[in-house]
Amino acid sequence: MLSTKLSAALNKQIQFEGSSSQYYLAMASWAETQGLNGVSAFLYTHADEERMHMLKLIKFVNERGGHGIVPTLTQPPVTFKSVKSVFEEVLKHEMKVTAEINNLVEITLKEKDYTTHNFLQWYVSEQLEEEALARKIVDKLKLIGDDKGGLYFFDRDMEVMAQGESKAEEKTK
Ligand code: OFO
Repeated sequence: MLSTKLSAALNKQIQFEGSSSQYYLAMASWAETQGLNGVSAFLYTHADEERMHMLKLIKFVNERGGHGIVPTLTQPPVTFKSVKSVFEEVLKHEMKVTAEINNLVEITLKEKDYTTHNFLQWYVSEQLEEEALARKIVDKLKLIGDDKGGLYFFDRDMEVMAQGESKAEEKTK
């Protein structure tokens, strides 16, 4: 059975994953309107992944005798300055999520809830991957700078990456 404190903290994380999904969905939609099909495909998949992270938490909370609360939708930004700024935001956001996950892990240790501790390890490794990927993308974009041709190839690379991500996501379902 989850403690009240942990249940509230996990519900906060549910909200966080839900808003990450909305945030990336807004980025995907913006990128699509800019003709950046690869970038948008990648971000649409990323938004789906965040929804899956939220769902996984809801189910876990319920399984442990708590109640996973479906969060309210808040409107994310509509437009973005550039592709580079989008991925800088993604990286910043993922770093924030990592900090939240670490905070949750700390609570499980304090409360000696080893089941939840074990469950959260999946999120710990996921964050490591997501942060590394976002960092790699930001670095690429820094190299490209204002080169339009470079951005064209970047968008194509992102399309390929999006296909790989969605296959990987299928496997984790
Ligand atoms: Fe759910 O990992 Fe990104 O935010």
